[in-house]
Amino acid sequence: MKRFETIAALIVLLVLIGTPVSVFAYQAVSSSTAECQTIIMRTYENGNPTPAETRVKKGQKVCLRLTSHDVTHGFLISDLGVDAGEIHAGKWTQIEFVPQETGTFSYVCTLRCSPMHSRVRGAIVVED
Ligand SMILES: [Cu+2]
Repeated sequence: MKRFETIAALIVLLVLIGTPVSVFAYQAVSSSTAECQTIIMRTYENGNPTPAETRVKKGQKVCLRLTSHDVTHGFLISDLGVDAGEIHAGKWTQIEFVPQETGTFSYVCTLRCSPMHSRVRGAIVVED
């Protein structure tokens, strides 16, 4: 009987601790995702990243998810101080930043990725 009581006490303890921890963890994850302006950008060897231009809101966190379909590219938004480093083919890189000013900010590939390297560019438009 003592063993049953111990197991029952452990289950009650797990529920008492696990429930609030789960609720707080869920709220933290869902609120950080909800506040994020998620942009998925894909890069191809022939240039023309998709989308080539994207719009975001000033002062709101941007979650930029980047991938490449061919070779390794670089990704730099110089005027926003955003450098994603190398974007490897078939893998995802996520960077986060909060644009603090409005305007059109060009991004470029920073690696000599292919003969079409100079076409791998686009713009982030930050609006009020
Ligand atoms: Cu390139």
